[in-house]
Amino acid sequence: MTKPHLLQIGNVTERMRARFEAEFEVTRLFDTPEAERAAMLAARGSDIVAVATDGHWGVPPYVMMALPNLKVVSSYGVGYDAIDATGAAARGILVSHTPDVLNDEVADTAILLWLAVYRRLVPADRWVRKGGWEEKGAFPLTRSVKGTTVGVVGLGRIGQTIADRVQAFGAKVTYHSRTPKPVDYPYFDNLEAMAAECDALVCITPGGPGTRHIVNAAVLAALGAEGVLINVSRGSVVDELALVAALEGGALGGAGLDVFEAEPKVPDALKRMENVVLTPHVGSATVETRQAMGDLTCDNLSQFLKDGTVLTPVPECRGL
Ligand code: A2R
Repeated sequence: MTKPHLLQIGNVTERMRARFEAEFEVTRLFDTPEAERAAMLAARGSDIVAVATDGHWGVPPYVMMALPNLKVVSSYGVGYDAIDATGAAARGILVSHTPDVLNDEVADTAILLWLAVYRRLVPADRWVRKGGWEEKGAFPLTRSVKGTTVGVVGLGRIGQTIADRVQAFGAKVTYHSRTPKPVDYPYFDNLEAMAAECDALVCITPGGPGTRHIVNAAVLAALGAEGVLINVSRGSVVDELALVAALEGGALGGAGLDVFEAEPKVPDALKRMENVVLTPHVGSATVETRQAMGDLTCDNLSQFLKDGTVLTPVPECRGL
């Protein structure tokens, strides 16, 4: 029996590759040189019923258009702003992602950055390595997170997990999202107003046009000269030029950033700042969590082959 055809966008682990190949005839987009991909898809696109991709590559519009018989897109990662899910749903294409399995890891990354900025972990490490401790003595005192107020921007699955951890450190939680949630934390429908009441903001909304630059110059100014911004969502959520300006001018105290507007490019100005901690989009990047995400990506495709549904559809496709 011939197997259904799957287009793989991006790289996958050996474990995922084995599962794809057990169930599908696999075409890897990146095996074809970029200049020849459109022609390859024109020749083979009508055979393809499934796409496996990730949150970074998504499904480029030229690929979506070249697959007239596409039925399912399984994406590795919770954020799917690189996929036109509304357009896919209109064509009856199911899009799935990998929510929940990464909540703890991304929340840990947020806490890691938050503590690292307050306690100046990276400069302290450098102090030891470069001989500062022996030559100059004790490292300057840092700031405590205990008793501070943290504003969670986007109290969803990951945001709630971050809030639980923040409380364990003796800090208070407030939150901003489009709609209030059934929780006891103070809710702000206005992000700038919340920033004015917070010591730190942690961004964990989805990316995409709805959240582009919601953390702007006014929000950063409201957060203030002692304020700290943590971003583990998408680079597009923060106006990066405004962030650099606020940090350079001393209008903002510090930042912990895992995501950037033009990844993997990071502004040189940020790299020079001692009050900024930078990580290369590693929010969910542990062996354990990436395996769970990979398994769910594959499980969604297996489920689709079984009965035409997926386990974890994106909200836009829940009615299909
Ligand atoms: O839409 P609401 O009221 O339920 O709030 C959601 C919030 N959110 C926003 N908040 C403010 N302004 C917006 N324009 C806006 N759009 C959405 O973000 C909700 O509280 C939260 C998202 O939660 P979940 O859908 O449960 O997402 P999850 O699994 O926590 O992941 C969040 C993002 C991913 O999309 C990736 O970009 C990143 O974390 O890894």
